[in-house]
Amino acid sequence: MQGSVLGPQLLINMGTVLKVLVITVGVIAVLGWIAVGITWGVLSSQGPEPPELKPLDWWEHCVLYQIYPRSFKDSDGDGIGDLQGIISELEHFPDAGIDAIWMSPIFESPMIDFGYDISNFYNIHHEYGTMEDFRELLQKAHSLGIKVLLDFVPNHASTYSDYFIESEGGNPEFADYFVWADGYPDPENESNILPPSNWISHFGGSAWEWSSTRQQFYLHQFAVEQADFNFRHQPVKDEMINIMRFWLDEGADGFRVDALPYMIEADPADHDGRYPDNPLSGLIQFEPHQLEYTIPLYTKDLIELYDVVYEWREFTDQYQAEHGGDTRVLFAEGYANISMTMLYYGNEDGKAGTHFPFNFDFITDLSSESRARDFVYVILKWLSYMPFGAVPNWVLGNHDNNRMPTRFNESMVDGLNALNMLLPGVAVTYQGEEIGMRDGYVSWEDTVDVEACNRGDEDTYHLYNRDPARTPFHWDNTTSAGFSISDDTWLPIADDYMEINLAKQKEDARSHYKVYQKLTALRKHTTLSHGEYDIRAFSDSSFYLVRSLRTYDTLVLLFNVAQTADTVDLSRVPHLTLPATVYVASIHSSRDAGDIIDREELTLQRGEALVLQAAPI
Ligand SMILES: *[C@@H]1O[C@H](CO)[C@@H](O)[C@H](O)[C@H]1NC(C)=O
Ligand SMILES: *[C@@H]1O[C@H](CO)[C@@H](O)[C@H](O)[C@H]1NC(C)=O
Ligand SMILES: *[C@@H]1O[C@H](CO)[C@@H](O)[C@H](O)[C@H]1NC(C)=O
Ligand SMILES: *[C@@H]1O[C@H](CO)[C@@H](O)[C@H](O)[C@H]1NC(C)=O
Ligand SMILES: [Ca+2]
Ligand SMILES: [Ca+2]
Repeated sequence: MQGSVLGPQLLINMGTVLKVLVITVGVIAVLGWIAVGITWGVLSSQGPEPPELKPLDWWEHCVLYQIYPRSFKDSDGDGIGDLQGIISELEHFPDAGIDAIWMSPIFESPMIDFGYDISNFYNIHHEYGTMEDFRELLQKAHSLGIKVLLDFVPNHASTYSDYFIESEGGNPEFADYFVWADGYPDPENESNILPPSNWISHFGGSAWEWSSTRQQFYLHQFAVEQADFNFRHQPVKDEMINIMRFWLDEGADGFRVDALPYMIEADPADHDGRYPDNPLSGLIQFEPHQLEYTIPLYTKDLIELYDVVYEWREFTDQYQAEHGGDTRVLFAEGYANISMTMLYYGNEDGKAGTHFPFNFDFITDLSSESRARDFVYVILKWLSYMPFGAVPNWVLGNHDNNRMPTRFNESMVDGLNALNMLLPGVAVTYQGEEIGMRDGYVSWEDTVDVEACNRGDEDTYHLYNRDPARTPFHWDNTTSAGFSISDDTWLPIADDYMEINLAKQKEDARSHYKVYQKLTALRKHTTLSHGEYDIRAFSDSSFYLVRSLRTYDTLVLLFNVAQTADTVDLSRVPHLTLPATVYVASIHSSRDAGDIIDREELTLQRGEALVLQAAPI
């Protein structure tokens, strides 16, 4: 329940206190009772000493913001976001209190999967700009103190990439770059050939595609146009390092790494020369072409993939050692169970992995149905499983999932942002969360997401559609929400943009954005960067999160996640001494910054969140 993010530092400081006491005793012996009086007076007027604080690396307590470049800002009116658009809005990040950005892929791509199908890992996609634009973006971001991370997509390359074209064509240098396999004769039809295994693609249908050019199947765990690299082939691993080195040489501060659980598949050498079939899930509501029909035993979370990840960490550490500068970071995307997720931090043998794997538990384990106890349980799950000394992180949304206010409830936007900002470690914000943007409506005709188009039809596409979370950012109430001068944008603008946009929220007396700014400013407080945490449910509806640190103000989040009012007893909150001051309140709260809370009984309205500031412990 209670945790410390600086245990060893506090112990060192206790040592200092002991030394002070020993010296004090010596003084007593020499000067007698008069001296006792003086020493006591001095010690008590000084109060407890502040703890020694471990200096934090730049990323360890940062606010990290995900940009979806296609939807952030369009500079040239073609309806598609681009690098010059991002450059023109870079001031937004210091204004919002954001320290680092990561951009979904900006590399050359036929855009089957909107950039996650890369055809040239060493160049910028033409719709987004040029290498010169990228350099300008980096230089301006750095001059504003903003770190820039790129999206590194190692699992697969576009079938339009030279790697694939050469491999398919049989060029010996690239022949083994992808996972190629012969099929099996079909006993029922001699002109047909069956795929090597029953593996199913993420976007539906067999994960094996026949190449008539090469007369073999290739593996694609995602779209047909995204061929899986062969990570059992050393030149592929070398090439991944080359790609990372290229962008680090350009000045990137690190990478978000895509789709890691799918990097390596079972080796036929371990299975009598065959690719083994995945076991059937037994879920009869799914058909054989649907992902859930099988259990991905041989295609996901294979232990060998972690060794590749650990090598990448060795590489980035080595790169920094050779080139100096700040830490180059690796943040991992891996939807996996808790034990497989934690291995991305590193293993028990002391191998370091990524700086952290993204924590998707707010997306996968919580929703508008969740109760306060579920929130506490899910938060403590991550903190309990995390290796000693590791840095936690919190993610409320991303480009693959419905937006935060839609998955939860609009009444919860400020409370969720407050939770993100007050928990220990890194806070991750997906584009639009700072203004509480909801999912946009995208009709079947307007849908462009490959997952929705492949897995769904006019009646079911909405179950898979990732487009509603990708509609353009709402800058203001002008044409296309200020995203583009064109009213013809790649995805429609969500129709609530007159009501929810950044310009309005900057003007309004109370707004999600103003709450967000106050929260990011509060993160500079030492209690949040270095303090301990304590989190517990008051009831099914409300919970508290306390951050405390000797000699520094105690900070407390009270959050009612239910849709009904709830009365709580503040005497149950450890380290909270009343009166306390409201530092910030959710926008529909009856309380305001500066209000004094001096009674133990307090009623929180539905979704209400309060951040209290109280005297040090
Ligand atoms: C046999 O397989 C070929 C190639 O896949 C296909 O075109 C043909 O329709 C199949 N014939 C029957 C009878 O299913
Ligand atoms: C997580 O998945 C791995 C591999 O799929 C499995 O061996 C392990 O038992 C699972 N752990 C938990 C906690 O579910
Ligand atoms: C949020 O809660 C209110 C009140 O219960 C409800 O009317 C509304 O539909 C909810 N919104 C979402 C997105 O769940
Ligand atoms: C549009 O936004 C501007 C600036 O935020 C505001 O002054 C104006 O009233 C808004 N217009 C409408 C129709 O809401
Ligand atoms: Ca553009
Ligand atoms: Ca793979």
